[in-house]
Amino acid sequence: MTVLKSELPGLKLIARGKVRDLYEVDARHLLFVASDRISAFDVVMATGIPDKGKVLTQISLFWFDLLKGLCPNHLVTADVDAMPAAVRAHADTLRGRAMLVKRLRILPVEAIVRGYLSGSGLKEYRKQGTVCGLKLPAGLVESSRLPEPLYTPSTKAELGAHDENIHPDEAARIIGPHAARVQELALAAYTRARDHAATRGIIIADTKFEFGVDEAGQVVLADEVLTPDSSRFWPADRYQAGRAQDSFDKQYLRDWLEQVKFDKNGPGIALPDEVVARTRAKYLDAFRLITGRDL
Ligand code: PZK
Repeated sequence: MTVLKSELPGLKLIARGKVRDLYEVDARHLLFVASDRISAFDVVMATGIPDKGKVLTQISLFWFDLLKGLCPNHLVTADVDAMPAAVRAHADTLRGRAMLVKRLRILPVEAIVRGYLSGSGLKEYRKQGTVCGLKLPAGLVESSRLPEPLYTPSTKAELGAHDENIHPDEAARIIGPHAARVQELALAAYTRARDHAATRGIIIADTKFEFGVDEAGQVVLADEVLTPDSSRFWPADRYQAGRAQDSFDKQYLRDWLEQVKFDKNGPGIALPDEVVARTRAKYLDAFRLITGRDL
């Protein structure tokens, strides 16, 4: 069953993102649902990728477990049968793609970590030799590995707008007393995940974390983590500095969209079966490589 848009009567929808949906369960818990929607060039396509939401959820669960000694996270359970009755009522829709999570006070900064130079980081480096105002060595090129992982926070823009890179000092002003802990946890989590992925032939070029604060005042990792939607995954065997890298998951879709002259300012379009199947296969490959398991 492809889940393009979750509809869960009995639960209150509190946010719908481009590809994930968030519901209120009770005062202290939320239900995080990964749909099968896919976006490319910032546009959500009209056709979903079967099992994509399950794959992304299972990847997040893998990382939450790998990182749990390093960094507390918001996961309560992903076992639908252990969730409250109002959630269990939708077990068939939700199995494999939903996480019951602790409600946190989400901090209003994206905690991005970059190990390689790409995207908005590359743009700023070319103009000013910096990323988020942090000076980098001269001579770096597109996709260069950075001397060390860099904490490069950004503001959360309203839906439709683009996030803006900010200096860690500016992030600290926005975040307040928890800022140093956010930076420390983001760098530690990225570094551990990068090292794991490297043993599986995947480069995690960068990733975006969201953190929140719980009732006890602890900084907690939230959202989905280290998925192909929140990160740049590159196949290591074809890595070459000095050029753009193919995306592990979306390259086939992007190439097809370019080929049909997809209007990046228009609505999402329907995808042919072959594009759906090849893209689905890439998500499954990423899952198998990272986790060593089968979905
Ligand atoms: C929370 N988002 C982003 C996610 C969307 C939007 N544990 C939490 N506690 C409180 N709030 C959030 C979380 C988490 N995770 C996350 N917004 C609020 C988001 C999914 C779908 F539309």
